[in-house]
Amino acid sequence: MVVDVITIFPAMVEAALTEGVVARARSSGVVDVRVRDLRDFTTDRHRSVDDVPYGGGPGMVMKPEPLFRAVDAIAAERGQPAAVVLMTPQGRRFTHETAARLSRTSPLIVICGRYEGIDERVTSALVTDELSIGDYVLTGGELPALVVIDAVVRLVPGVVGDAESVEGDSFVRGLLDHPHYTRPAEFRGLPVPETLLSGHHGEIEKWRARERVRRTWERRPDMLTGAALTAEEQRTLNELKLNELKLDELKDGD
Ligand code: 4GX
Repeated sequence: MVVDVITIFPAMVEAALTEGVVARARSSGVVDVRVRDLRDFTTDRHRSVDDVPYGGGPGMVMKPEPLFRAVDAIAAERGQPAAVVLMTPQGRRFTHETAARLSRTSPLIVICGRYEGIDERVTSALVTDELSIGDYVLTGGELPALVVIDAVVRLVPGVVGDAESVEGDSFVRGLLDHPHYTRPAEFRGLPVPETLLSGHHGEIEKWRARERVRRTWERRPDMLTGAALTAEEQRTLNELKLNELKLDELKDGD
């Protein structure tokens, strides 16, 4: 998969792509991620990438010319992009489904905005997908772009070794993950749950299924509408619902 990132802070983006799973995927040649300095596509003496907003107001706006030149140059080198992504709080929420789709979309261009935003002609003529990583305002699109690239790259076949560890992802399964433990069996008086030490795989899977449902019920009840549950997971959910009904009856005093 081919990805190009356009940014005014290439060192910041490159640093994060030079560690861990993404770095390994790059050196093994499974993904080809290149970071482009937007200032390399300017033509003026000051290498300007921003200007004052038409209509007035605070802050600066990213100029269209360097972004158009950058996208044109990247397209000439790497082929017509299958998607041009802009990171912005105005975008649709980035989810696992979007990550999965983008992992099958190549070549990909990701634009990191700074300042108050970018000239709308870039958005309307070049950008195919406006994405937001959440409802908070950051100082730029670099961290969001890194979030997207990290989530996308690990879904590219051959990047995460064990296919099971991707298919078992909580947002693939529609449930939160169960708790994890490693040695020692007791740490500062805190034990690992008995069942996990038993070596009884049937019981271990049952315990984990129950924990996934219990956690999702407590922390993310919104996820339980539409989750495809195993028999054990469904049993646990029914039990939790029944408990809630009983509690309600007690509170009502009837
Ligand atoms: N999820 N920001 C982008 C500048 C900007 C504004 C508008 C283009 C259009 C963000 C987020 C985010 C802050 C990145 C403003 N660029 N991006 N930046 N949340 O807050 O993606």
